[in-house]
Formats: sequence, structure tokens, C-alpha cells
Amino acid sequence: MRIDVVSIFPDYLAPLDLSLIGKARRDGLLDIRVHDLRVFTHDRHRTVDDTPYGGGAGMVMKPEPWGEALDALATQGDPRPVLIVPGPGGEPLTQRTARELADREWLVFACGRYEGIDERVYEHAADRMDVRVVSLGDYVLNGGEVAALAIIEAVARLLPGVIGNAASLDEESHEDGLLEYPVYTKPAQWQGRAVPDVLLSGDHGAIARWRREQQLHRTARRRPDLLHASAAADPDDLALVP
Ligand code: 6GU
Repeated sequence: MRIDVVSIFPDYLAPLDLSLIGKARRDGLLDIRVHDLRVFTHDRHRTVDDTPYGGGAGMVMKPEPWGEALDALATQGDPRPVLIVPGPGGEPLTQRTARELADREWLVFACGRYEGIDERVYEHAADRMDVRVVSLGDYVLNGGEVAALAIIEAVARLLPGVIGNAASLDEESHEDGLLEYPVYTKPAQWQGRAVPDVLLSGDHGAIARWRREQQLHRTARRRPDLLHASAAADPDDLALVP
């Protein structure tokens, strides 16, 4: 997969050199290129923002640098890229979104700052790219860079070869619509606290039932919104909901 990231703070994307994503890049599974938006300015101060038409607080990112940056990218390849614009006004990022993006060959991230990017940039980009504004949740970050890191990690780990143990992908929170069950490792006693007996029993049926129940309890308590969708899909689970 190819991923381009455009930002006025390319150094913010330095963590993409680390850990599993860094290894996937070195192994040639991920082609990630980070670009400085200011390269596409032409004035002495390399200006990327200006005051909003209509008034109001803050600054708006100018359309010209973004237009040039996206034009420079979109001639560089054949498949139609997805343009992902991280922002608190976007569609929520979910595991489904991550799976959809993982099926694409080419992702472009436009990391905005300030009050956002001039709306005409989205319209301009839509001729050549599938534009998606994506939010991490209902709170505000200073810019799209941290969100781009999160989205890239959620997507990249779904690609074949990025994660060593692919089986671990299936048993995670959100893959089956529920939160994950609690996990334990050795020692069996620690600080006066015991691992639940059932996990030491060797009874795989009992362990599977206990884990499902824990998932349902945990989801009911922390994310009741998820539980309603999941219980509708699996009526047997209703009996286990506290
Ligand atoms: Cl994706 N961007 C920004 N700037 N703030 C956010 C966000 C994204 N998601 C939640 N808050």
C-alpha cells in the first residue's frame, strides 16, 4: 500500500519509522511518503493560512498550497486514491472504516491545522480522489497529524504481513462488535490476586463461555451503545447480558 501524508509539521509523522509500521516500510509492504505543505507555497513567508471570509475566530488554510500539493500527488500514479482529511467534523473512524481503507491501494492524508481547509479544496480533490473526512471521536485535537498516525496504524495492521500473528487480529475488541475479554498471564497469584479459576481448568468450552460472558458484561458497562447492535445479531447473547 502507498500512503502520502501532507502536513505543515512533517516531523509529527516521525513515529511512522518505529515498531511494526517502520518494519513494514523497511520490508517494502508500506510505501509511506511525508510531504511538507509549505513546499507548495511561493511567497517569502511560505504562508498557508489566512483570515476567514465572513469573519470569526482563527485562521483558515489557503486553497492554493493544498491544490498544488494534491495536483502534484494525483498525477503520480494510476489507482484512484482515497483522500482522508482528519477532522472533528468527519465520519467516526471505526474498525469497518479501517477495513475499507485497508482494501485500497493508495491513501492520501491531508493534515489540516487552524480552523480547517478552504472548502473548495475538497471539491477540487473529488475529481480525482475519493474524499473522506474522518474523526477520531467527539473531542478536538490541534491538527490532523495525530489522527493520521492513528488511522494509518489502524489500517496498516490489517495488511498481510504487517502483524506477525494474523490470528490475533480476529480476537480483538470491535472485530466481533464487542469489547475484548480480560486477559491474564503468569504468575497465577500476584500481590494476593488470583487468576480466575476457569482459565486454569483446561475446560475449553467453559473458558469460551466465560470469555463471551466477560465480553458482554464489559460491553454493557462501558459501551452499551455497542451491545444493542451485537445482541440483535446474536440472540443467544441476550441471556448473558446483566
Ligand atoms: Cl481526526 N482531527 C482533529 N483536528 N481533531 C479531532 C479529530 C481529528 N478527531 C477528533 N478530534
